[in-house]
Amino acid sequence: MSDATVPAEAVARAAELRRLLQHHAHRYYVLDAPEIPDAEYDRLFQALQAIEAAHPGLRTADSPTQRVIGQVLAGFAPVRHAVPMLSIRTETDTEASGAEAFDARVRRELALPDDAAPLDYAAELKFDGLAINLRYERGVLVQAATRGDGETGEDVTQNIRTIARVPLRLQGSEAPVIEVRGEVYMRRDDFERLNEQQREKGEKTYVNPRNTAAGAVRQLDPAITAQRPLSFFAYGLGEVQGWDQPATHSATLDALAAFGLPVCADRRVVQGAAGLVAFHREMGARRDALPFDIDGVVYKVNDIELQRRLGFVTREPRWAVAHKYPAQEQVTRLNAIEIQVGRTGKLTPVAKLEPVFVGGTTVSNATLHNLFELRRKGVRVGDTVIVRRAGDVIPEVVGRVPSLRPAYVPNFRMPRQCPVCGSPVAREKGGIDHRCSGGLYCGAQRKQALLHFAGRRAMDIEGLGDKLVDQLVDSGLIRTLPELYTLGVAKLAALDRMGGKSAQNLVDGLVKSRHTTLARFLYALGIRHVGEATAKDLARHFGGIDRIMDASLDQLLEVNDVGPVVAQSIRAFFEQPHHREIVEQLRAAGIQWPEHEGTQADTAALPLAGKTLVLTGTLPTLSREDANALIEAAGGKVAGSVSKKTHWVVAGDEAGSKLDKARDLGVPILDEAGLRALLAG
Ligand code: 5U1
Repeated sequence: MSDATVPAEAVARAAELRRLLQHHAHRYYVLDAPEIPDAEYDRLFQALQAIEAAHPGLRTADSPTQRVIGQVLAGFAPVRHAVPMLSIRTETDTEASGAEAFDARVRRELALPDDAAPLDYAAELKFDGLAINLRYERGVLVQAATRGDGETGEDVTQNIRTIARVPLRLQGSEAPVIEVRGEVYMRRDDFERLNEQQREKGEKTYVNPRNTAAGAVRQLDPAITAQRPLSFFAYGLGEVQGWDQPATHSATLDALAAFGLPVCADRRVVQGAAGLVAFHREMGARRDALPFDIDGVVYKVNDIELQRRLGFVTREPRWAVAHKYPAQEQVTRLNAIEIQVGRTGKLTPVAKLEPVFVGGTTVSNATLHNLFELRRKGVRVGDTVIVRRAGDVIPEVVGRVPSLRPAYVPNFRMPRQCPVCGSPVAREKGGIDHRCSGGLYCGAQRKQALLHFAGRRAMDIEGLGDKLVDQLVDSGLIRTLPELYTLGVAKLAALDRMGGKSAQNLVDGLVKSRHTTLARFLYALGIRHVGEATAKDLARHFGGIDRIMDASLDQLLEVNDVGPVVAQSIRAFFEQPHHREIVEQLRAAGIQWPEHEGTQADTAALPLAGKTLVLTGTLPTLSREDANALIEAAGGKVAGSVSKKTHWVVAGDEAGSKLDKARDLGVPILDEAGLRALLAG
C-alpha cells in the first residue's frame, strides 16, 4: 500500500500497529485473555487511525480500523442476529467538551436551527461487561447470543439461563418476538469475593470483573458458569414483532423493567448539552461508590422517531455515544517491590510504581497481595505491569506485559526478618501469608496489640479506645505494652483533646485492670491462635504463666483442644526473649491474678472450692464480670439468688433485696475488701 509520498516510517509504524492490534484483538475477543488494558488498546487504535487519516493510502481492507472485530468461537453454535448488534461510538474526550460535541453533532445532523429547544436525551451508565441478545418468543426466553461480529454471535443460551437475574419468562408479555439487549457483568463485591476464595485455595486470581464475566459466559460447561456470580442489565431492543414499542427510549426501558428485566436505576432523561455534562459529572463523582465497574456513560436521543431519522454510520448509530471516564487499568513500570507490615503482622509486597493516572487518581503504590500471587503473576522489578484501581478497592497489580520485560531481572524474595522490628518472618505450614513473629514487640503491630490487650474480654482497660491508642502511639508516649502502666494523669492530660477527666478515667481503668485472671492475661498477649477458650484451657491446665512459658510442645499438646498449630504458635511466641521480657515487665507493673487459677489437678485446694457466693450492688473497683471471673478462678461458684445454701453475699453500693434476704437467712455479708481477703485464701 505504500506510495512514493508516504514516509517509510509511517508505512512501517502502520504495519506494526496493525500487527499489534490484531494480536491484542484476538486475545481480547477470541481468547478472553487480554494482555494489555483497554486504554492501551484504544491508544494503539487511535495511533493507527491518525496515521491512516494522514495517509489514506495506508488504509488496508483488513485494517482493524475498518471492521468490528469478533469471531465465533468453535464450540458454540453460530447465531445470525435478526437485527445487527451495533456497537457504540466512543467519545474518548473525558471532559465536558465530549458531551457538547455529541449534542452539537446531533443538532447539525437533524438540521436544527440554533434557537431550537434543547433535545431530550436518555442518559445511562456504560457497564463494563459483555453485550448479550436475549430472544423472548411468546414471553419465553428461547435464545441468548453474544454479539460476535455484530452480524453473527455465539449461542450461549445454556450459560445465560444460569444467571438468576435473567427472567426465563417475561411478565405480562406474550408478544411473538421481543429481543432484549443488555450487558452481562460481575459486581465488584462478587468479584472480590471470588478472588478471595481463589487466594484462600492458593489458586489463580482473576484480572478484572469484565474479563471474568466474559470468560464465564463463554464457558463450554454451563455448570462452571453457574458457579460465577453474574449479573445483567437490559438497555435496548433487537428484533420486535407484535409489540408496540413506546415512543421514547426511556419509556422502552420502563416497559422492559415492567416485564421483569433488570434495568439500572441510575438513568435519567436530561435536556441538551448542559444536562449531559451534569449527568457525566454526577456519575463520575459516584463512580467509585457504584457496586459495579462502568467505563463511561451513554447518551441516546430519547425520541425513537428522531433516532430513525438520524440512522447509522457503518455499524454505529448516529443517535448514541459512550462518553468515557479515565480508564481503571493502565500500564506502567514497576520500579521496586517493598514490604509493608500490617497491624496483624502480615507481610504484604507492595509495588512501587512509576506514577500513573488510573481510575481518576495518580497511583504510585499498588498491592501485590502475597508472595504466591506475585509469583503467579510473574511480576519482577523493571517489568511493565498492569495496574487496576476501581471503586474503593486499593490499587493492585493485576498482571504484566510479557513482551516488555527487560533483559535481566532478578526474582523477588521475601525477607527473613521483619523490616520493622527484625523478628523472624514465618509462614505457617500450608498457609499463604508470611508474618512477622514480633507480635507485641513489633512497631507495626503496636496499635493493634494495644487495642487487643485493652479489650473488654482481655485486660478490660476502660477508657482506652481506638482514638486514644492512635494518639498514644503516634505521640510516642507508648512504645511497649508495659509502658501503659507508667502513664499518669499529667502525661495523659497533655495529649491533644484529652481532658483531665478522661485522663483520670484511664488511670483508674489501668489500676482496675491490674487485678485480672491468668486466662485473660494470656488472651491479652495476642498470641496467634490463642483465643479466649484456649487461654482458659491453658490457664486451667498449667495454673501459672511460668509453666506455660516453659512448656514444651509435647506438654502443650496435652491441653484440651490444643493441636500442633496452636502449640507451635505458643512455643514460637515464648521462645522470643522480648516476649518474656514483656511478661516480666507487666508483672513488675503490678498485674496479678490468683495463683492456681482453676488448675485441673488441685481445684479442691483453691480458696473458694465448693463455695457459693451471690453478688449484689456495685463494688468500688471490681466490675460484676471481673468479680465473677475472680471467684470462678478461685474455685467458687456465683449464684443468682440467695438461699440457705449460699456461703457469702458480697454487697456493694445500692444493694437490693438480695442483701435483705441474706440478713433474714443469716448468710454472712462481705464488702469488696472481704471478698479480696477470701480470694487471697
Ligand atoms: N447503557 C448502554 N450501554 N450500551 C452499550 N446502552 C448501550 N447501548 C449500546 C451499547 C453498545 O449500543 C446501542 C447504542 C446500539
